[in-house]
Amino acid sequence: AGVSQEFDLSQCVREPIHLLGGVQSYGALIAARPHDAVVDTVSRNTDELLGREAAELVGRPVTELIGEDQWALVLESVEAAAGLEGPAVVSAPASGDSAAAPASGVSAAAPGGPAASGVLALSLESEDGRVRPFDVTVHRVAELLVLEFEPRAADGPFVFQNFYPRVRRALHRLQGAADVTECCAAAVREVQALTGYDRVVAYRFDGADGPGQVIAEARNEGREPWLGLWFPASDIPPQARRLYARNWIRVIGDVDDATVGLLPELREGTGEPLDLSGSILRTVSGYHLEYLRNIGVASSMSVSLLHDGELWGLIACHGDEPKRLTPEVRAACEFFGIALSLQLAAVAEREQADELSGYRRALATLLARLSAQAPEALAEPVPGLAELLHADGAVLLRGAETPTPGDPLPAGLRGLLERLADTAPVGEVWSSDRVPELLGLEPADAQAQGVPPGLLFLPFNRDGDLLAWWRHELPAPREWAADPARPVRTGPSGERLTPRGSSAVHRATVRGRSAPWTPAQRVVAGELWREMSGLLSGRLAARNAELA
Ligand code: BLA
Repeated sequence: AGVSQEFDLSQCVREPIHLLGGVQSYGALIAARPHDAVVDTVSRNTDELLGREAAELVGRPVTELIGEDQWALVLESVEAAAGLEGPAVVSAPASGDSAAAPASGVSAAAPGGPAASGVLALSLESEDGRVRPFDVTVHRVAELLVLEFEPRAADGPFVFQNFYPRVRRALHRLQGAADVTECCAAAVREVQALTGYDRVVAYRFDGADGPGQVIAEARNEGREPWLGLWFPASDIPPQARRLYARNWIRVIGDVDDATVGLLPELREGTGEPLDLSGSILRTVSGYHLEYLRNIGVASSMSVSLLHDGELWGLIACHGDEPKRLTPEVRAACEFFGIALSLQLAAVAEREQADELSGYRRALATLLARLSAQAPEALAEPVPGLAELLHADGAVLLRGAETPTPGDPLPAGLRGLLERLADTAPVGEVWSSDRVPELLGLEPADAQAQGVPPGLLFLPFNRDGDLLAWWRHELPAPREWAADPARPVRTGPSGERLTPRGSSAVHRATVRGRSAPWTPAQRVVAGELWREMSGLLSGRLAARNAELA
């Protein structure tokens, strides 16, 4: 029997997933120059889908295929979308509507997509005179306009009025949610209802390139529960996360789809394949397709969740069968991602405001006590300082003075603080809940050396006067969907085995971290610092006057 081996994960990180030079076969792609309509690059399935050989299209004006009038619509839609921050959605006209009314785009909180895009309803006439309708998604990349053609489904034109009430109801449910978990729970239910995927989860990252946890789930019967499970960081490599911070949505229609290549494979100017960062048909990394096949999934879709422009998590959907979404349903999902992102930000803000007002009351009490103290007393332990931030210890360190015997500063922190205080900006909060990791220390060694994992400090000056708080380790038990230390294994025949889920659950405890410092705690530390700076300089002046 073959023995499983380690798989070199750096391969994943290096894969340029926006330059794979292919599209999913259900659609066709044409990239043309906006000024003269000349086609630069096409997908090799235009013959099948659009009735024209790929080689016949390249170097010729795209108007030969779609006509001058429809090309004018394309240019117009791009102009209408220009200047908008993120991908704009231009509604396809219902049949009979002659004017494609460009709907307003979304700018707030939208990831700055590679270029604004829109969807148009165009039609192509084949040689036998048959007219075939397409949904055409348009976006700009570098100096090109990229047109992505999807045959319009047989269910007829989209009617906004039929669709809107559902989205509105769904939004309403989001707004009623009290906290992040409830909000996500409502969102996954609504996305499942909207799309019909067999499993829909909300997945939240722990750190920008970290692992993540399923915090809400809607699934069909027969699928094992994933709620609460953690997934290894390498399941979604950094370059994919960067792409997802720029685009709201990605659809993988069929994990067994044979990718359709581009013509030319490499572009003349760049020597690279066409950049498909903003493409909806973009072909998918073979690693990820294998991942999906390994968890028994035939299709997937995910929507980005952003907070302050950073990827916070994803709504991830899986289908048992191949599945692609119409541009309208995609737009609705995108809209949902935006709405949920805004709602999550609002909930976080509200929670932070509540937390902050509690801390401010405690701060006022502490300050009242301080200003009543004798001038010399500022070097003494400040009562209530640690409690203010729910820390295990705190100190007002006077750099010039030798530590008093009662100084509670953990031994391992002094050197670190001295080093950090040399470079950390005066008056700015520095904090970490994983100091051992920063120092390259194993959690056990850190403990032996007296380095607590939680540290928050602010320097008053460059003389080593500073305020510092620290926290002990808080071991965090986690249930993993796969062993995070061995997320991938190579099987006996070279295949990569990446089982995930309840059957592969791996229990482990995260060590070397403290409870995280919250934004409100950082804010209140800064406020205390400002007050204390005033007190300190006043007292120094008083002492100097005494000495004189
Ligand atoms: C992409 N990996 C993804 C995506 C998800 C996950 C959601 C986005 C694409 C999609 O919607 O399918 C992972 N899916 C998950 C997780 C859950 C889920 C964690 O439902 C949990 C609930 N992946 C690997 C390894 C590699 C890898 C070892 O496990 C590399 C060798 C790569 N994952 C990988 C790549 C992408 C990806 C390259 C980008 C795919 C693309 O957009 O082209």
